[in-house]
Amino acid sequence: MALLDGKTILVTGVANRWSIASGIVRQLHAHGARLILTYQGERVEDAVRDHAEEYGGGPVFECDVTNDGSLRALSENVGKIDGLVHSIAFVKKEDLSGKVYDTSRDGFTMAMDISAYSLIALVGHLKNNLNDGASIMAMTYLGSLQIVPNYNIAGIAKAALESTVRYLAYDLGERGIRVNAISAGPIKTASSRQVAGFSAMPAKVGAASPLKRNVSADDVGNCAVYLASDLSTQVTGDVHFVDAGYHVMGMYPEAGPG
Ligand code: 0WD
Repeated sequence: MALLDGKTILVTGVANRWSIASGIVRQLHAHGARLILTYQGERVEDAVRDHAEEYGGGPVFECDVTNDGSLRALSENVGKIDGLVHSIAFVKKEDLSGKVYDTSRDGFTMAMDISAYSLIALVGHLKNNLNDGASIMAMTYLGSLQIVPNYNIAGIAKAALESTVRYLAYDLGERGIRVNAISAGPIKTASSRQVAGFSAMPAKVGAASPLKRNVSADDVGNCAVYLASDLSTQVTGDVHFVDAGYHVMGMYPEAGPG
């Protein structure tokens, strides 16, 4: 019997096959989950439908987290779920370089809305769809805790997201529903490439991390399998790092970040 047999998991945030959510879909499917996928808009609908087709043929729904009507329609149509993967973020490109103090009110609000409030909105709308004992997970990044130049308000939004994970873990704990975050190392995707200087980051992690390698979307997917499974029923409110151990380094050898 596969680890995720009998579990239905809703995965947001597939934009294309390089998305972290794509690696998560691959691994959840490989371990027996039934998948429901969502797409943000027409721009990514075909890619998401292709994923659904390739990984089990499950249903696909539109879901724009900035639109309460879209979230309401999702909750009315999706049925019961045992897991929810939040793999969504957006920050204006102009806010992913330069000085944090130059961030506009509008840019900050948009980043916080789509990258952090979206988890609250999703869970609020889907709370009656989630079975007791379900598992919720959100994707975060080290820039929430430490300074990663140019990550800027994306990091501030991730700090809010991680705090949201803890508060939701408390809210939902009485139903045995777990809420965790996965903090992934840098992976080249459409979103991450918007961060100024991103292209040098994976190699720095590869050089400076204890495991001396980069992380892939499928590595994140493997962690998602554990969090979605009954192996992690006593794990909640946590941030789990999938970054080849990079975050534990306090000083780097000569080849390290510079
Ligand atoms: O290095 C990286 N790539 C890391 C990413 C390291 C650590 C964490 N993460 C996080 C991101 O911050 C994000 O939360 O992982 C999550 C997924 O990001 P990704 O896989 O790197 O990027 P991408 O493939 O672009 O997926 C993000 C998706 C959007 O993609 P596009 O490219 O279309 O903007 O977030 C979704 C959308 O599919 N998204 C939305 N979904 C629903 N409603 C919305 C929205 N309003 N806005 C963006």
